[in-house]
Amino acid sequence: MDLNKDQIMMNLKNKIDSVKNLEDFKVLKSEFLGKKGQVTQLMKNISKIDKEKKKEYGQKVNQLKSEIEDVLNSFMEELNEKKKKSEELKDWVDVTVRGAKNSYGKEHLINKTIRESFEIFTNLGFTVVEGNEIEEPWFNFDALNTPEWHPARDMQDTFYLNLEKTLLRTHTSGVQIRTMTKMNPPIAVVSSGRVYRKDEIDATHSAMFYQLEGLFIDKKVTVGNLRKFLEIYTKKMFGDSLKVLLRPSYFPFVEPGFEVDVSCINCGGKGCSVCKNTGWIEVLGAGLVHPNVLKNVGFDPDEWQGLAFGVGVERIAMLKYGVSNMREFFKNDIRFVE
Ligand code: FA5
Repeated sequence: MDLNKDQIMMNLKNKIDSVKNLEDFKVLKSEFLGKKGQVTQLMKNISKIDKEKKKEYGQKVNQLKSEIEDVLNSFMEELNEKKKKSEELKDWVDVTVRGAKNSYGKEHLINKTIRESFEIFTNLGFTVVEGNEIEEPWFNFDALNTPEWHPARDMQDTFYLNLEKTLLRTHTSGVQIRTMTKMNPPIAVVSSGRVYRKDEIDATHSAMFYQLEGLFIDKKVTVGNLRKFLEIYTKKMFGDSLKVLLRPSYFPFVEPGFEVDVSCINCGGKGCSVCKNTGWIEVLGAGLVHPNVLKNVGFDPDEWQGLAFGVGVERIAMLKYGVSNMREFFKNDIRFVE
């Protein structure tokens, strides 16, 4: 019986070169050592060997078997080592690479303007209160001396929800009512947030914008007090050279009422495109709280008076930071915020 050990070993080594993974290895191992493998076949052939050569033949096959096992085992070790290395490489982290740069957020100009305004008023003794962005008509209109038939209501009557039981508030003045129904006078509060209107959109008008409301209730409150508060506020915001103009105007919830202009920051009051050549820019509405409003919340107008104002936050931010179109505030362009 032919047992060409060298040829078998050579054959094994040639085949090993093309083994790439564990699957290939298993196939190769069974080809040599498996039940139908070459070594098993040689063992089975022992029956055909002459009696006196059986022992020698058996020893040769066993030796071949153990040499094949040695080659396969050491190859298996190599294979495992390679696998381990490639796994290690997958998780390898280059600790010398420079870290990713952290980018920091910026405070939006609207938030900054509100924060700065709150700082000015809290230093004057005002407290910051929260309002309702979704408001009931009574707080937004009726209690503010603006009943359903009132023409002033038409101008803002919009964005109703919930079968007209609620609406997106059209101004922050509802906070006045919410505050007066919760607190007893004297009162000094400010509040800010979004308001919604059906206004035509242009450089200084948006359907959603921010207001900042102020309410001050005490004994013997006058227009002089109102003027002083607004002067302090606008001068702290824009500097001492700024002039403040109170123009008589009408709001149902104040008497007397004013629209308040500041001298144009852009041209110093000479007239330019920003102020539409008037020299003035309207920034807020204000007045002394109407006696009917005080009565609606159960305050005696003979004992208590009040002043209130509603600032357009975007208008203040535009003037302070030189923004020519208020749409910039809502475009969400990070370059603008930065
Ligand atoms: C009011 O909303 C009153 N509630 C203000 C008030 C409060 C008066 C307390 C009296 C007492 P008015 O509609 O004028 O008023 O708005 C106030 C300010 O909001 C305006 O001066 C302006 O700066 C700003 N504003 C008004 N409409 C818009 C708009 N569509 N887009 C951006 N800003 C606006």
